[in-house]
Amino acid sequence: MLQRIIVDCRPAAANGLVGSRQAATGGAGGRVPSDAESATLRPMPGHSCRFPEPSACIDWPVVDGDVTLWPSAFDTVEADALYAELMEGIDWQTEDVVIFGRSQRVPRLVAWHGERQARYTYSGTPHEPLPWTPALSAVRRRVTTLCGFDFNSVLLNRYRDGRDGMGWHADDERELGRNPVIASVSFGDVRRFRLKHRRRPEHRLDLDLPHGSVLLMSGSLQHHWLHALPKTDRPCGERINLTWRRIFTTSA
Ligand SMILES: O=C(O)CCC(=O)C(=O)O
Ligand SMILES: [Mn+2]
Repeated sequence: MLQRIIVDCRPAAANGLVGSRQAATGGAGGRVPSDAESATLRPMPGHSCRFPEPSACIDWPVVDGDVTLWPSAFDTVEADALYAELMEGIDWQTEDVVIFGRSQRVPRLVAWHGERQARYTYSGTPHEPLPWTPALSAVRRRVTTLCGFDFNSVLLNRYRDGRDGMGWHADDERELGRNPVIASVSFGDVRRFRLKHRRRPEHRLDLDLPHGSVLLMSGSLQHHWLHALPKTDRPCGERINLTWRRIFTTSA
């Protein structure tokens, strides 16, 4: 399926992209291009695809939901520091899940942090949140600024290498509300994140999530799409992913 993107309002010379109306006319920016002006993501000759502005984002016009990517929500220096702090400062846990009566180890390390009332059941187990750490509070502030949504909890996943991953699922638990809004932050090695429509197999989206990126899944996406982080034979290093969520309880 042909994917188009909508780039934000910076001139091409600044972001290394061509294709938007403003790039073509040398516009100085100041507004977001309309859908009709959406552009193809490709680097200008001699440029790599870099997004120096944290606010630069790409909206994928998918059916039945919304997907937005901020490829450089954190610059390399910030992302490196946060990655190191999370590696050291989080009490990473192994976790077991019962599938068809058999207990299996989940192929990744996990942690659950958030506000006190944000209790969450995933992989069949209820989880009490641990408090915010300075690194988590810093990430939360940036994610809130970019996404304009107030998250009260975060699920952390640590993929030690390509043998760690996450199977097809939707983040559609009852405590996430009717249309869950999920902001997914990636630090560390790039891994491929896959989305597929539940009933329309021609609708798929594969995204290589960069170090320091934020991916927002919203609207009705969790009702109609599944997502996964497949295991890979490609040699790869560690990756940390934080999925920010709002848990609705009677007191949240
Ligand atoms: O690691 C990722 O990119 C995906 C994580 C995810 O889907 C989840 O935590 O529910
Ligand atoms: Mn998920």
